Amino acid sequence: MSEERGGRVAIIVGSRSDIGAAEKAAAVLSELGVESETRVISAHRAPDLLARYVSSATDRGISAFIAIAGLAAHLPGVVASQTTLPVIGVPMAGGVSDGLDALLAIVQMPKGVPVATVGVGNGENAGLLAAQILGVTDSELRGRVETRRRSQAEAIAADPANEGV
Ligand code: RP5
Repeated sequence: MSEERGGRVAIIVGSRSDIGAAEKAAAVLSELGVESETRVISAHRAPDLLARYVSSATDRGISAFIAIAGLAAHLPGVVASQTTLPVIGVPMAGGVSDGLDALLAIVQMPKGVPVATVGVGNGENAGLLAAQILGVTDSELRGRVETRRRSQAEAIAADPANEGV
């Protein structure tokens, strides 16, 4: 897990048990040349530390947050309540309905405080979406995202099952 300072994307997990999704997000960002930093801060167990971190990360010039949590999954919403930077929420599997609880908790934000929610456990899409957001003002990064999209389509076209299509 990267804990370097000065990344452009801040990834926060509610528990060390969520770290796999954070690693997927960080890996995609790194592939696209975007530095990230990861912290383990529960919104419920360490609310003061979370507030300090969101405030200092925003002041340091972080461009977007990825917040990853399961169960009651308040972390992305609490982060969004403390910054106007974009917040991407990743619900984690587990709990009484294996991630549906966390998905609904994250996606059902009240008007005025949005969280962009990706699929359950989908750290990769969270990283990609953060890169696309940063790409709005960074044409080189946008180009790398476009190249990745093309490679993805080419790999599917090259699948032997699609010969002749
Ligand atoms: C949430 O509760 C965390 O995001 C994690 O997904 C879940 C379980 O946390 P641990 O009990 O494993 O620390 O707050």
